[in-house]
Amino acid sequence: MSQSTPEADRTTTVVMAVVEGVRDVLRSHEVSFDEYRAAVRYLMTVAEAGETPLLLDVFLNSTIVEIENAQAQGSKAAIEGPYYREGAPLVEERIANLPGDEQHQPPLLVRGSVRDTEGKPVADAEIDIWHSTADGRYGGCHDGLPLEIGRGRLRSDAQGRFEVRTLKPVPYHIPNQGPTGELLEKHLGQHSWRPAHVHFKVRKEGFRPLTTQSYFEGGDYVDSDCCNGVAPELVHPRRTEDGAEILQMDFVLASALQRVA
Ligand code: MBD
Ligand code: FE
Repeated sequence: MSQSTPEADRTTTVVMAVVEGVRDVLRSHEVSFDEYRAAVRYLMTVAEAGETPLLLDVFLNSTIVEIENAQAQGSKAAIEGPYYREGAPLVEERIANLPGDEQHQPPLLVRGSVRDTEGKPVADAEIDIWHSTADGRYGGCHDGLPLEIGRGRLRSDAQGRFEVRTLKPVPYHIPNQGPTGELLEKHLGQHSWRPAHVHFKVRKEGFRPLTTQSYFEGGDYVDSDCCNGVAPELVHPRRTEDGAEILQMDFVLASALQRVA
């Protein structure tokens, strides 16, 4: 018997709405049994390749972000993507990168602040940062690459500030040998690139967790991200200081209780 808890009701409502939405598409496009079978086979290959999170994030994560951004004040959220991992090491100064990557990627100084919606500094916030290697892999996700490559956790100081050195990421080619890339490139006629990006997750008790990304102004694919994840607020102007490029990230965290009316 199904239980009538708010969660169970919500699950029923959303799942049945998804099913009805898909049924409408099948009817209006008169999808055949062979086409339906091909779709079932396709989804099996996605699961076998371990690409279920990738496929869903490519098409749907940006919509969840739209919903979240409409609900909360504070900095704009962005898609998380499939490669966030808990437990990155705390770093004081420098994020570990692959030896040799300095030859392909210039240094990047990431610095900024965490504040509340009144402008008061938020001390001791946890800032997770992650980005890919020069050849487009994420630490802890691909080919046994150690977790700490391109990843670290920082804490904001008493004034809400933080700073860390790393290497500037390059545009990212999502795995295109598998079924997700095949769908994008072969069947939908799109490319499967993301602009160079740095991911952030900022957390502090009492505040709504913020997951976001930054992109670099004028970079390749900023205008054609295959994951539809770019918004103007997330694109940062290029600034250099003493030869290093600076990425200035000033986060505003919404209270955990706050909702836009
Ligand atoms: C990524 O690195 C990413 O950030 C997203 C959203 C999807 C696939 C790969
Ligand atoms: Fe990414």
